[in-house]
Amino acid sequence: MTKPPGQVPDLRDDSGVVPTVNLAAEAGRSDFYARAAEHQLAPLWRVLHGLVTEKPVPRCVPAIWHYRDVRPFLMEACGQISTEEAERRVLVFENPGLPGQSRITQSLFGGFQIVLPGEIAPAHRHVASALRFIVEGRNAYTAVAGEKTMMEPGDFVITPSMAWHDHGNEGDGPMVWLDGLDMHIVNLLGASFREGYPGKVQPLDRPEGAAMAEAGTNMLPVDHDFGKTLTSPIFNYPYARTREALDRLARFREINAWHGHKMRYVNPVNGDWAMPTMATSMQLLPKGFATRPYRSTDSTVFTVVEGRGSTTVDGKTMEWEPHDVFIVPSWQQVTHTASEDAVLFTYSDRAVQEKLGLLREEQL
Ligand code: GTQ
Repeated sequence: MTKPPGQVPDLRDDSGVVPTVNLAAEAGRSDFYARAAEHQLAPLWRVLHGLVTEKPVPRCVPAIWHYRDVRPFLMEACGQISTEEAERRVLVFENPGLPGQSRITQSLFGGFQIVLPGEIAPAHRHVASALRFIVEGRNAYTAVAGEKTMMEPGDFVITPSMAWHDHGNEGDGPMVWLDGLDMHIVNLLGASFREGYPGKVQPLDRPEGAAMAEAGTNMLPVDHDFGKTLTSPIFNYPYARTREALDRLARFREINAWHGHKMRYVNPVNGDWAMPTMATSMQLLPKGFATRPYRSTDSTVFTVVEGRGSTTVDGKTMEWEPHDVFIVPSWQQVTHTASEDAVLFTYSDRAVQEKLGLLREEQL
């Protein structure tokens, strides 16, 4: 925004916006401001344009974490603290624009969790929903609401709000996954609760595969009440099926110029996103494909499942390879280029923005 004449930057708020008030007159108002402040009152006109911005002013910045840099710290964390002591042994991705706030974007949390062979992350539950996107390892499970699922690289696994969950590694190598949580949205609204389970693990009262049998084949049992929950009853969307869907799509369907072949994870009960707050998708960018510029109001977390390429956000280019995590902030123009067949998983707060009628996007 251009600075109107006769004003000085001491009124500039942290978004860089200058209010319209007349500077010469401001000096004469200082006594009024001081007396108002004693009554917890503040003048809107000094901050209005920073509060109600002309366009999104994302606090998060484009950023990338390369797995080759992060993995050694995860391994080192295992020597520093046990899962037992940590409850969840997670290294949090701190967006450089939001340091010290455990935010990967303005609204979302992201971190890599590591569970070693034989370890158990004890059962607890909370209002915040979690997604897990498996990065490395095999033969580890998560148990959610009485049912266990084994996790493999590329699987998208859901922990719904207030569902008991514990994780365990029964394999012989470390298990690493990306955690995405919506606790910042829950906390913004003052709606957070959390409780520990009385035992280390919850009892399993459903056989493995029950959720998939009930909801994972485009059919639903006629006599099952899925209740009021907004979260998909499928809590593991296995990569083998996702990858096959993308492949089949790519064989006959014209590629989307802005997204490549991109599919969203859906809740089969209501057709909406798989989770009520976090929108999740997977996209295939064939080797040599370059997307046209796109922007949307949902700051988005990407992780690379397969392939190599680069992403340019408002002129800044990030080169990526498998298991890297990177951020595209709200309303910044993005293009992707794949130098090999590439598969990218994403999550964002789009599911919230759509429900509130806030989402905007532009295909350029
Ligand atoms: O696995 O339950 O990264 O509660 C942060 C909070 C993981 C979990 C996180 C959590 C969890």
